[in-house]
Amino acid sequence: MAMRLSVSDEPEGSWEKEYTILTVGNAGIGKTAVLLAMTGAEEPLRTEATIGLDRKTRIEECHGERIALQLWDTAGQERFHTNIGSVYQKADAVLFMFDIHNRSSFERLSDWVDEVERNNLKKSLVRFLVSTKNDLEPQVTESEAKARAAELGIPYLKTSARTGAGIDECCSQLAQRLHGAVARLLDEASSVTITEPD
Ligand SMILES: Nc1nc2c(ncn2[C@@H]2O[C@H](COP(=O)(O)OP(=O)(O)O)[C@@H](O)[C@H]2O)c(=O)[nH]1
Ligand SMILES: [Mg+2]
Repeated sequence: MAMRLSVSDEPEGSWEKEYTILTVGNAGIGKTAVLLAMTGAEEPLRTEATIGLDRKTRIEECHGERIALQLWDTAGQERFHTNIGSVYQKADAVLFMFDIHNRSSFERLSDWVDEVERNNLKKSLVRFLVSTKNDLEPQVTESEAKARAAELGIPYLKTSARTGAGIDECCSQLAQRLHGAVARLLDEASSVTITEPD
């Protein structure tokens, strides 16, 4: 098995910088399983229904620095939405997720895009489109998924918590986007205060 950096034995604060990542998408599409796989769980498919919010940490090396990806797991149910407003606001990145084996989860993506737009106005918000369960028969074609990502102007990544495919790739892409030189420059630019004319 490929070696993964996981956090269970990481002391708090053993990283230079941390970022808040939010996962969104319909219930049952495998969000929790992906986060478990990202953080080195032995059996990522043994998930329990997520209630409210849960956070997991993954450490990545980027430009010689250790950075923490704080991965927030959300429940897909409408009634929990009120609780996650603050995570939406502080999110540095969002993973829009759908199940490649569940067409309706792909068709409902715009609900999640709207939801994030209503709650996070950061110009520098990093966004990825991520399909899950790529070990199963696809109900959404590769070109449909890529077209949707192009429409949104964001990268598309394929994962499977079952096989581990795309899991490390997703984390390193996240780290690079969040912590890369370009991201840092954008961050600085967006923190410049603009005085409104009166
Ligand atoms: N075949 C397959 N099943 C998965 C995968 N990821 C999750 N599942 C199963 O899909 C169901 C829902 O997963 P879960 O992570 O709880 O979904 P969530 O509600 O989006 O957090 C569970 O029964 C998982 O075992 C995967 O990569 N492949
Ligand atoms: Mg869950």
